Amino acid sequence: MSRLIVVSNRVATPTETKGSAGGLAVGVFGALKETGGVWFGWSGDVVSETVANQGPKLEQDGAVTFATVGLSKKDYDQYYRGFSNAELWPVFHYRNDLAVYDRDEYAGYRRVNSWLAHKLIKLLEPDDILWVHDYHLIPFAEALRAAGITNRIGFFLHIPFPSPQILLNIPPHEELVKSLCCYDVVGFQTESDQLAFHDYITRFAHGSATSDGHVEAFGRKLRTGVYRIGVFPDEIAEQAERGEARQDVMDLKQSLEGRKLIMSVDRLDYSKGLVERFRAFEQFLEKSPEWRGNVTLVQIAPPTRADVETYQQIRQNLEYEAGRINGRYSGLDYTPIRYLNQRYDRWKLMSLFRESQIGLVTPLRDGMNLVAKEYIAAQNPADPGVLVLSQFAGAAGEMSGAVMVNPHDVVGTADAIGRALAMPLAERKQRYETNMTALRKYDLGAWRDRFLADLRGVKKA
Ligand code: ADQ
Repeated sequence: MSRLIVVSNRVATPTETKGSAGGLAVGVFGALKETGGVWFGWSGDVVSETVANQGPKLEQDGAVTFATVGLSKKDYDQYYRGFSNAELWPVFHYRNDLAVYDRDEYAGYRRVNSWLAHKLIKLLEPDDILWVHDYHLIPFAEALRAAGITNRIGFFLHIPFPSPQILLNIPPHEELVKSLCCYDVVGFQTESDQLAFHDYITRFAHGSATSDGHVEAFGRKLRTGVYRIGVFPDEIAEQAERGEARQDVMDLKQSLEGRKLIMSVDRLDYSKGLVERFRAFEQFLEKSPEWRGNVTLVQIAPPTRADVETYQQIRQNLEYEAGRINGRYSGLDYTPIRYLNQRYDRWKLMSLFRESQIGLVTPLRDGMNLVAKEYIAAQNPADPGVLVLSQFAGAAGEMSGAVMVNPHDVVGTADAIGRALAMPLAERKQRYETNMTALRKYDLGAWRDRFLADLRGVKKA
């Protein structure tokens, strides 16, 4: 079978793929191990231009080569911090109000994609298949094609694809969609994302798109598909169960003194609906005096992209909201919101999920949201907690056993918290089973294997 080349903005280290990283890294590494291949991308380091031009650095782990490059300060600013995270990320999450478009940053984004593509070319063999991940790398295949590469190249978008009216806000929208059409397979998280792409193709790119994913536009033919990313549920259940007896988890349990626990875990990002969530919890305490002192929300949110201005603002807002709500409802021995800005080991998060009565996952917009799936997988089947989930997470399409909320409706979310806390065991079990059936059907292995089977099925250009 032909070798697999995975290209992503960040590359997991060989040690991370052994389990400390998220399931995604483990899943992708599993596919690489099967055929042998290369995982190529940015090392995460900002280095001098001279050092950047020396790469890629190669590390071997069995049949898998980890190939990483550093980015110069200018490339980091324009490609990563700038166009990727201050323009594409907000607009793709329907937050045009937070987007900042800068022509130089866009030029840098394309330049870095082309530079990365040329670094990879030296490692490519004629029969390799390439799997490129996410919004940082939309023009990657176009750069390879321009250099005469005819290998099969697939792309998976981890975040939502916005409807055309939203996408039009990005000045070079047409160039971006044209770049996507240089791939052989373009994968989306949900049907809505795929439809939004097809909609753009037919209405704004003079192209055609069939319901089974055959697209023709800009003189290219490609396939699109829906590949719902998942988790490995059994592995998570095992981690959660094993962690239950460990000291840190016991300590937390003891400190709750019998109070109910609501768990939320997100990267600190405005798309995750954290401010609205805090306000919904405040609303719940306001409406339900009997619960004051009896339920704690633990919000774990490690900062990300801290050098993008909108991320500094969301952090300040959240600290203010947590302080205000805690000021209002704390007692001498009670803090309603425990807000922690750290990363935790996976087993610890999974065990905390298992200890809790509610998983509160309320993004304003999310490609999929793996935390929602991890929460379900971590539950004790004999006494499962309830997932309260935003209708705007991609995961809402499968997790029909969740209590669904519109995160903009603070009162509705507060009501859902009350309902989940009071839910009888039989209903909790039934909802858990419904969610677990979907988790098993769309697990991480199925996501990976279906995408790669479709890519391998494409005839070489
Ligand atoms: P993210 O926006 O990062 O991913 P998500 O899908 O929830 O969102 O994945 C986050 C991962 O990080 C989870 O595995 C979670 O357990 C872990 N994590 C979060 N906080 C942590 C902490 N404090 N300590 C340790 N681990 C933590 C993007 C898209 C999503 C899409 C995924 C995968 O935005 O919509 O689901 O990619 O495609």
